Amino acid sequence: MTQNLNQKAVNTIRALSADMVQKANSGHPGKPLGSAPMAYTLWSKHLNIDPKNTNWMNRDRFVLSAGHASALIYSLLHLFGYDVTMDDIKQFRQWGSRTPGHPEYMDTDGVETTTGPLGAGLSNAVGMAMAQAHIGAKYNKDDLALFDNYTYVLAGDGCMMEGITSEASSLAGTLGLGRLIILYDSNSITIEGSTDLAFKENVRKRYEAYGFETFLVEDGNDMDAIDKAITQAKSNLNQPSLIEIRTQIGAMTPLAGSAKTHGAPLGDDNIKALKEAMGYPSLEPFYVEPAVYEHMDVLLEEKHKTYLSWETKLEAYKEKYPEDYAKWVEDNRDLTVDEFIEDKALWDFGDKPVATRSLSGIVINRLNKKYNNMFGGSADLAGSTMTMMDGEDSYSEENYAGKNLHFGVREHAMAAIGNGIVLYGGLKAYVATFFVFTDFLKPMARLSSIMGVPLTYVLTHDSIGVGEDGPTHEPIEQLTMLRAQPNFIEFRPADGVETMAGWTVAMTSLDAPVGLILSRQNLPQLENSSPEALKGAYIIDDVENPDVLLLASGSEVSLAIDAKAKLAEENIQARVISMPSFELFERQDEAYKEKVLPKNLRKRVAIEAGSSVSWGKYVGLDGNYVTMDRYGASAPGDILFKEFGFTVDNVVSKVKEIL
Ligand SMILES: Cc1ncc(C[n+]2csc(CCOP(=O)(O)OP(=O)(O)O)c2C)c(N)n1
Ligand SMILES: [Mg+2]
Repeated sequence: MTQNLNQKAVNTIRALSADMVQKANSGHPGKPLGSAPMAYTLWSKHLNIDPKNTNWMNRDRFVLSAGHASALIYSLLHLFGYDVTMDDIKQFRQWGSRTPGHPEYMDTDGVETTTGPLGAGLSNAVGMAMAQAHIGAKYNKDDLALFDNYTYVLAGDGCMMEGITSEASSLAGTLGLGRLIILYDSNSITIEGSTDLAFKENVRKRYEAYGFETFLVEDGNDMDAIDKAITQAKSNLNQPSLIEIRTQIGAMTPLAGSAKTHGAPLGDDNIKALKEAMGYPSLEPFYVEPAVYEHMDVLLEEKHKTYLSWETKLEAYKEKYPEDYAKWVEDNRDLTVDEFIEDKALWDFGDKPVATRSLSGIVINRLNKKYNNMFGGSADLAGSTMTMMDGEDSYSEENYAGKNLHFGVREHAMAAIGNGIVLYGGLKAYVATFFVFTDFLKPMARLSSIMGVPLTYVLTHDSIGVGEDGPTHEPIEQLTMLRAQPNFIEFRPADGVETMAGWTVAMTSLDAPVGLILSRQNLPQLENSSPEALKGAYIIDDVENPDVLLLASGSEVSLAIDAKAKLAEENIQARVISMPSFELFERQDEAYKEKVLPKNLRKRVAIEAGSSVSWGKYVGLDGNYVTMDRYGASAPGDILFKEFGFTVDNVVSKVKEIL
């Protein structure tokens, strides 16, 4: 049987994927087998990438939203010359390998984002496409378009079922993101069997309703038809595209079409049958025909040329538009803490009581004057979260240069899109909503932390201070939740200076997301607040020989300071510690921790309008709490603070209980 090299390459992807799962005795072979032809067609004929320059800003992005099909992307990366060796392929899913169970950003050369939680990748891709459109609008010139890459997604039935996908796609359609192209591997199978069990909707009609152009390829093995559909999708720059491609899960094996191939090794007999059906030249596991590697070399040479021609464009751009070029370089610079500390004007907030959400709004506008690449917005709460950049346009289909983002009421997709924007590069991105709705975006914040994506979350209305809206809108356990999340920098400032400290962390973070947790109600400007807040906790009001430590964050710091004064009247000496961020405090050295929280000082009271759960490790067995361990209520905020014990008298009596 003579086969053309493209078919041989597809067969190789299928064989490698099946072998990987078999050797690991773990993984998902079904989807790689079904989607190999579409993936290979995309990568070989369309994807502008250069494995020699994997960080090339204008590379096309490929996102495997169906992350369980990781064997597929590792096979592709290996064949397409990335730093994924045959040894890596053989170490699939093993301890310390570069080929983990699901594609993980930073673990594997060429993996653009961590996927696995279905729908996350597709939503990241919407963010990447938004970022490309924005940067393109800002920097492209009629004669020199530096940023015009496409963003491609490979998604499955599971992605299509998840709600986040609807949120993100609806926004993508609204924004007319023409350079976003989704390949939908439609095999009508998920883990439990036929999609008919739970999913009979017409996905293409749904996407048409979102504003996508849609295509159907009836035969997932028909690479010409797939190629044609991608070509057409690329030519429509006014609408994003969804290409539904019908495939068979576990294609070319005796189990083709069966959910059994979804998430279990095929077994030696079925792999033998697969290789025979494909006319594969060897039954040896991990065999790759030399002609396939040679064919890939030719393809990669072409792709490298595309990169080189971009580099030539960049050189021309530098010459012709030096100011824009300098701006772009500045956009991509890592900012330093010092440059924030040294700019005194950033830290001046006067002495009137102001809500930290409003202070954050002031900071955002100061930062936007200073830095060219702020890009953010909220899930329909800009006025409440104070996240608008004054004088800047809204980002829209008509104006991608706009910096104020409108996510609509879509918190879950907002966070995933924010991750995608940061992953694209060159932008300081923030997303915003009420703190209580952190619950609606948590899975994507978790991925920010896993990936180390420095996305800023502006989370306002942070306690019972919300007041009249009542318990549905009053966060209680959300701080505990975020503190439990490794590599998430939660930061709950007490006043203007601490709010600026929080933003300093956010603007300089390179490998962790930052959540700014901000009050709805006014808070006093504290006399001794300082950039020491950058350390996560610091002594804000001290005494010579403290009898007790008062630990507080955000709106409760001033209460702790007032209680300290009252205690002094009764000859009880209290040290007040402002603790905006557990995560940052834990990163300090032991000497600093000991200075702030001496181990032998065991009389400690935590004061925070949130759950007590996360405070145990600092409060210990000899301490006490003034916290919120029930849901709130609907009433004016000041009444709620009083009713729930956030008063000087109650703090004093809680101190006396333990002395
Ligand atoms: C948010 C989320 N929920 C559940 C899962 C577990 N899971 C992994 S794959 C899968 C089914 C996916 O079906 P489909 O996308 O059609 O993939 P195929 O079976 O075709 O390979 C599920 C439920 C997950 N990875 N993410
Ligand atoms: Mg499926």
